[in-house]
Amino acid sequence: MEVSYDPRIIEAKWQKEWEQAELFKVREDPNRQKYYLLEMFPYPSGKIHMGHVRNYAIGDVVARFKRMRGLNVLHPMGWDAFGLPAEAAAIQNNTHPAEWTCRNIEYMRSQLKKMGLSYDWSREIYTSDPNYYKWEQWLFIKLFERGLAYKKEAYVNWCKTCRTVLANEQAEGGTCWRCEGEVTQKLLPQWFLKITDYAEELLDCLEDLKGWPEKVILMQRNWIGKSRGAEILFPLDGSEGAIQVFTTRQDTLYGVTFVSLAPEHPSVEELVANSPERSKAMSFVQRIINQDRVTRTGEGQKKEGIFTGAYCRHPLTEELIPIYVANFVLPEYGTGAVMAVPAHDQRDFEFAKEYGLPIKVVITPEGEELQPDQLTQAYEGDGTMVNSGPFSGMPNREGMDKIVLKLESLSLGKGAVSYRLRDWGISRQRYWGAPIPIIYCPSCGPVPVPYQDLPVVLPAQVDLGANAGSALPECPDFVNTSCPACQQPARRETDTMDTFVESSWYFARYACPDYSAGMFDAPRVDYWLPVDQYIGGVEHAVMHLLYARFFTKVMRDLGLLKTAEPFTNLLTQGLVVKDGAKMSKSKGNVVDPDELIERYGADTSRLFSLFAAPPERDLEWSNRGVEGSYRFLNRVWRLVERYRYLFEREGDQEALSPAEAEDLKLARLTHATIKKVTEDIEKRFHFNTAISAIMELTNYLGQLPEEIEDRRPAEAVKDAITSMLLLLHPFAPHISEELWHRLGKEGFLLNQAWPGYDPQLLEVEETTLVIQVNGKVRGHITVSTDAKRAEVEAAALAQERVQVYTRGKKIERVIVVPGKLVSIVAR
Ligand code: ANZ
Ligand code: ZN
Repeated sequence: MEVSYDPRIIEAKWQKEWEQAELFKVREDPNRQKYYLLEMFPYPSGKIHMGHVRNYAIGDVVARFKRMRGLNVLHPMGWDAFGLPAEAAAIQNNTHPAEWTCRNIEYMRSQLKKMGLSYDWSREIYTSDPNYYKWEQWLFIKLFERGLAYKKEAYVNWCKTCRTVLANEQAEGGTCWRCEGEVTQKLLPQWFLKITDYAEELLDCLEDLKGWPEKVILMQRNWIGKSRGAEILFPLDGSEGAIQVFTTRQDTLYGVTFVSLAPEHPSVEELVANSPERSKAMSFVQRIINQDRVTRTGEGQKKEGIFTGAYCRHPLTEELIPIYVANFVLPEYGTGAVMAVPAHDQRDFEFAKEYGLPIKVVITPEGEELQPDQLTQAYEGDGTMVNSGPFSGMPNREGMDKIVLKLESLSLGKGAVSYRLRDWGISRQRYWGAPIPIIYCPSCGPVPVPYQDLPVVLPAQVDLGANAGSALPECPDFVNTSCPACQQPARRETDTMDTFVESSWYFARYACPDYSAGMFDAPRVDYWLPVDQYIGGVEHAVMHLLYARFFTKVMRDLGLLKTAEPFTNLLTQGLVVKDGAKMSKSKGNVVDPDELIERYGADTSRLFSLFAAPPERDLEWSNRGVEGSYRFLNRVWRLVERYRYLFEREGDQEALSPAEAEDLKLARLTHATIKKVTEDIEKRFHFNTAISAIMELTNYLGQLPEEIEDRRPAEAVKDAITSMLLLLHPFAPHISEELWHRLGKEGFLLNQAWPGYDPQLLEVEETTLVIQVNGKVRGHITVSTDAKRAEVEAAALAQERVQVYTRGKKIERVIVVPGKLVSIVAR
């Protein structure tokens, strides 16, 4: 009986079968080669979006493919469950963040299940689970004990009206998201993780990440931002001490005309103390400090500053150098102080022009002389040193080393390296996060919660609406405790951890999500790690990936992991765009995956997102593309139905080698398709070209005669159809599974071996033909045996000697005798 394709029926049916058979459940097996495939876990925002569909469809192709290739594949899924939106939604809808999150997880899990993704759901984790964050708190204490977690004062966004700390995304444009009041910067004690201790290793190891996109490596390199240069002392005039600057251009030392300090520099207050303009200076300093960082460091931001009234001395010439405070000098980079060289640094140039400060040229480009008063911008390139005392005439690169040597001999400077990378501030003054496991005791100071008392559970009973800030400090049962060391009344830390902390180690926990005797079960985690292939959005190129790399190194140093890098290969997929813009709620151009799946089924949704573009590129949404994928699957269905009788015939059981098959051309196409699909998936993730190869095979099969009587071509057709279903399985798992079983085959496709191909079949056979023009032999031509008549004709006519003999004549007839002759009649 002929049945038509109905994804609604078959998709639900197979999802149930797979689940009942625990098809995706995986166990450690030291005798088998493992493959750990991971997609970045989602934030449970409520519903999956097309970006998720794309990400997980890509991952599922690889997971199913590797499994059919015989590998022991770990493919887990979980939820990045803490975070601000849950709190905002809770306040808005009067629910509890836990409830909101839980409901979203339920729904999104059901959506992922409807996509037919091959996850081992028995390993599911959600990060707001005390059994999960217990180990994060445990690790935090380990870091604290090693000095890798510490507390220091740092600036946070502060809303005066709401009297609360705001996350950066709540303080955009310098106004509070809640009351739209002004956001200022406030110094508050914050917890930091010492990622800077690992800066050098994080940088060095980038070179070994051969399976990462070049652009991500570059972004990480820039983020770490290693600069080589010098630290130089400028002794203060008339008082003790010196200003220490960091420069990468010590060759320009003789061109210094002032020194600029960050407004936050610790010496500022003292330096302005005796200035008649003291109060004016301090109010400038305060104004800049209060500015939000994004505005302050913006590209086109005006260079602003103020004179402190104090001077220092040039370390080599002993000239008097005025000290300024400038908005563009950052407190956390280098030493927070800059030796300003307006002739050779653009920022200093603009500053000098603004405040009428002198400009002194000390580097000249080859064969040119620079006049300070004619400069319209700084000259930042290399050249010869001039006006530089004993160093004049030297190439500036050489001068760099010489100047460092000179400064070292005077104890006024030394070679130095600076990193742009800052320690990671993890304190969040929010409720919905993992509590930082510290207790403050009036006599013992900060004391870590004893290991046996973990986890510090987030209290469930809180009043979120009462206060604009975190609900935790308002929760006496949580805050009030006793000191683990001296039993005196003490207070719990009420900051929670940045959610990037949870995502810095989740990939390792999937190896043993149920383990309760420690953070990781060594044999299991050693078996699975590192992740062989990680897939996710490029928006995580810097922070998440860098933090996860940092945590991996820390966990290695604690003896918890053997691996130094978490992700061997990385694929960053492009965006899903519609009408030229990224799909987003705010742009109103979203396509709801629910509707798509409801209408066309999961297989079409998957196929479309894999076929429309290679993974790294942006995917342009197209209704026609979706329709096209759906039509293709319908064609596949009808094709298999049409030839089903071949599989039901008796006596055809024994396999014929395709090489023997009569229809060599079909056998060749089948094997060429296997080769192409295999390589496109394995080497390049070019799923779109893999799918089009499958389409070509389907089209070819579609135009074969209806009835196939001969045993031999029947075998070639059967082989082609079987292979096609196997190849299609990673892309469209439900329809392929259904058709497989409709052909009377046993077992799940996922448990079948990926088809191999016969390389001999792919060697193209060639024959050589004689070319005659008007009866005379004028050349030879070599073509493949299955070349079409028109191709042979065109190739013969295109030959140079043939052109010579037919020039100016009209081609009247071309006769092709296969395997022998091309005869051209020209008059
Ligand atoms: C003098 C100089 C002369 C500089 C010159 C540059 C060109 P990178 O390469 O990014 O590391 N700098 C140092 N500390 C700073 C801070 N805290 N905030 C803002 N700028 C700072 O940049 C190093 C250069 O940035 C340093 O070299 C310093 O300016 C400036 F022709 O020193 B230079
Ligand atoms: Zn105490």
